[in-house]
Amino acid sequence: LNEIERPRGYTVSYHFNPEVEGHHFGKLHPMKPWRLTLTKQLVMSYGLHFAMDNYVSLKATKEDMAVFHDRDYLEFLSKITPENITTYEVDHERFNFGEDCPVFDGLWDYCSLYSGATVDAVRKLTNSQSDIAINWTGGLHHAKKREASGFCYVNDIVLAIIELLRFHPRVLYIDIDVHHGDGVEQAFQSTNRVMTVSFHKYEPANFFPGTGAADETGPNNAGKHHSLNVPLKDGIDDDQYIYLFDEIIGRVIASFRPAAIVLQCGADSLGGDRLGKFNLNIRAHGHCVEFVKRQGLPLLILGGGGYTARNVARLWCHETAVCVGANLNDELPQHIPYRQRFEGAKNGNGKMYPVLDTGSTRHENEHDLDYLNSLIKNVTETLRYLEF
Ligand code: V1P
Ligand code: CA
Ligand code: ZN
Repeated sequence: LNEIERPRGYTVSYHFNPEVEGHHFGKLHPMKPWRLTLTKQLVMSYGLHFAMDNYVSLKATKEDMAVFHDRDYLEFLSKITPENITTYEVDHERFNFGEDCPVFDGLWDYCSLYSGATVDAVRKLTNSQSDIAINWTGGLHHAKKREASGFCYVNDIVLAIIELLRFHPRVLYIDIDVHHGDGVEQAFQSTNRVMTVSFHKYEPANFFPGTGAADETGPNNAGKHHSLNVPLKDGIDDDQYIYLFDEIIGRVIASFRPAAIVLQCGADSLGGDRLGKFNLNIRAHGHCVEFVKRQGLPLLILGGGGYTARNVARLWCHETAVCVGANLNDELPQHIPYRQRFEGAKNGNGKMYPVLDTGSTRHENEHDLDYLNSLIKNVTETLRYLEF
């Protein structure tokens, strides 16, 4: 385990508070904070923690959250419990709580914990104690100023970007969760200091949240041309995704010249995800992390969606390894807690899939090269409007 050498020249910090894993959205709800325990266990089984600075993060305060969220929304969020829900029926509806965003025991703690880890992580970047800061418990991109949405209550990503803007002139946000990063896009729709780029499945009315068309590039103000959307269909594969990502993000970085990057690494874009519709393997997803890391800019790495727990853990463990510059053995470590949880990932021969495969091609691939090139062309044309 000790053989992983600390890469010279840059520091990776890992931000986690184990209290987060004890929270439950409800038995039938797809979001399982327990996947974060599995991730942490796998990271430690490979000894990756020896190659990082590890922090048990503090909870975010209401003040931390109020840099983006409305006070009355935060008041509600901090006081609502399953017991007093009927007292606050109007607010419950007004703030969009319900099936996707249920009120559960410890909700406020859960929100403070994942947001606190993001706030800690971004502060390590801005005070130069870290070059790549990781919080797999964050990345909750749908939350709005005064509204919960899509399993997200506090938008920790927006909190992080606001903090980065205190130190950096321009921040690039990249979102590879299978869903559109609508909350982050909306929060910065009126500034040219943040460019948001989301890759997602797009099928209005049939796939949440239904926004993120290619021509949705920002309203007619300073933020015009600073929201980029890459709407995808079912079944995109590794080579296609890598091609799109490199072409698009390469051009965005050359034109926008960010001083810092936030990468939301939602694991629901993997094949075999319970909610997602893509066919990606860990290799392609991890390639995006590698590509962004290579830019050598302060980098905040966040989680997000991901509903097939063993794949979430494998993915984020691999991406932690990418950050520290380690190559993981293709066999899972022998002594790993919850080992049986990974053993569901067998191929037709009853053998475990190698670590970088999810082994799923269950969605028919609806993309061809013409479609991919039309997406690249669309982004290129939007970027031509950027002037500095
Ligand atoms: O589709 C919907 C809404 C509910 N309908 C009326 C439309 N909601 C989705 C929400 C997906 C949220 C993704 C979050 C993230 O981007 C970031 C953490 O990954 C939804 C789905 C679905 N299949 O898309 N909610 C649920 N499934 C759900 C199922 C069971 C219980 C509760 C929610
Ligand atoms: Ca996305
Ligand atoms: Zn998602």
